[in-house]
Amino acid sequence: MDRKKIDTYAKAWVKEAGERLKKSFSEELTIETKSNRNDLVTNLDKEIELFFRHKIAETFSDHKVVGEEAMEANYSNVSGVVWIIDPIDGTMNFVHQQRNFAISIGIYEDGVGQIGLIYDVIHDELYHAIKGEGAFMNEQRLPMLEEVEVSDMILSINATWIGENNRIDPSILTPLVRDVRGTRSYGSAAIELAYVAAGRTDAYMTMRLAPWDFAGGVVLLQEVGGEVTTMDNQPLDFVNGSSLFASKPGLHKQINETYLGK
Ligand code: 2AM
Ligand code: CA
Ligand code: CA
Ligand code: CA
Repeated sequence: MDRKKIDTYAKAWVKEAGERLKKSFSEELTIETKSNRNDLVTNLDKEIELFFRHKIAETFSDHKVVGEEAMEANYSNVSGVVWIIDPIDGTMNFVHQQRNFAISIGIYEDGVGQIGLIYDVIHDELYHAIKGEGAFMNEQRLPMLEEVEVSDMILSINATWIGENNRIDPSILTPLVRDVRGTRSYGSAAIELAYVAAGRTDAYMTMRLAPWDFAGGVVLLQEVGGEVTTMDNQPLDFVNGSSLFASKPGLHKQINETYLGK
């Protein structure tokens, strides 16, 4: 694949889609719910995904697309070039705050992440990475991540996982939350992954993500030496989604041994 060409088109489309999202603030949104009353989807989620689908079909007719809003049952066929797209990551923020949402794209070839793009529209911060060529924020190269102690770290985590929930015993995470310097939750998995890659936070943990939530961020993290696994220290599941633990180098070992019992 011609990665430079694909990257150039992808960046231009992401910027164009971002402009469309900003313009939409002056229009009335159509808001629907999906699996429950807090699982929101708007006409813009669907419109932006269709925008990318049309552009990709027009320009790269042999590429495949996997996106959140198409609701494909699954995609077991990962051969060839696949764009994994989340048109709006952080739809709740988009609806309630008009900020802290992102467009996230991961471009994979035969299952290997080649390009990652995360666009924080309102801050106008475009993170992108090409495998083997580094990660950038608005064309500024992101430095390799350095090791940090748990007591000095900022952990990105949603309060859901510290309260009663059906995915993890909160007593596993409360000692970690107590020992870190601080916690943050931004409400967009893509932004949270980009922040770890940019060194703004030191780790991000969540018990459930879909492939389009992490496909872009994983490529960014690989380029700056970040570690990404499930919470069980296994490879991520790019078909069904999985839990996720992303961190600066060394933190996985410290946290797995001391807190997660791995
Ligand atoms: P979304 O806005 O694209 O739906 C919010 O904490 C983060 O979790 C967002 O990145 C959000 O993505 C994602 N999210 C929301 N519902 C989810 C679900 N059912 N499974 C996985 N991720 C989800
Ligand atoms: Ca959603
Ligand atoms: Ca998402
Ligand atoms: Ca989404």
